[in-house]
Amino acid sequence: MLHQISIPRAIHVCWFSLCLSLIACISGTVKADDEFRFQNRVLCIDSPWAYDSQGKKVGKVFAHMLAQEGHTDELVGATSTAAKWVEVHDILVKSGFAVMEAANDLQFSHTKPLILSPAGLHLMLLETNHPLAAGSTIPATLKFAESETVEVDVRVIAQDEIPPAPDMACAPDTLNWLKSYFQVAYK
Ligand SMILES: [Cu+2]
Repeated sequence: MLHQISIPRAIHVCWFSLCLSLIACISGTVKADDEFRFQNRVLCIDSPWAYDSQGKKVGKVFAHMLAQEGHTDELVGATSTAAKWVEVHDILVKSGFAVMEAANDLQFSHTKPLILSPAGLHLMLLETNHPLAAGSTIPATLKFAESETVEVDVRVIAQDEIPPAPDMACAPDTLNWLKSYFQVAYK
């Protein structure tokens, strides 16, 4: 009796899933947003993350940003309820020393990602309300020239953990996207 009910239902569910997959293929939609990826009509923000701040009252947030096809955008600022204020910094080498400076010109397009990574650009969280602890998430609000303001969850990882790889759902060129990621993330 149970089988007579469950088998047709199973077929029904399979058929429905198949239809959804076909619609997704035909319309070119990407997979649904997960917790750590955001996209709208202008841009795609992939895998924001930060290292455990080890008790310090500062933190750095990293992420990958791409514009959707036919768009360009620019990161113009950020805030977080986890910190008193947030600056966008770059790491430059001056007289043999690596120094952090406020960064400008944070434009990105569909083929030119904006990559925030430990080797360079980052969101600098200053005077955090609490140390960033591995396994937790913190909120960040990103402001753009074109797109509306975007709120993302930033996942905090341990210092010896491998940074999350971008899921590349918005990347037009997977190989170059991966190449640029590994070049900067593991310097
Ligand atoms: Cu900094």
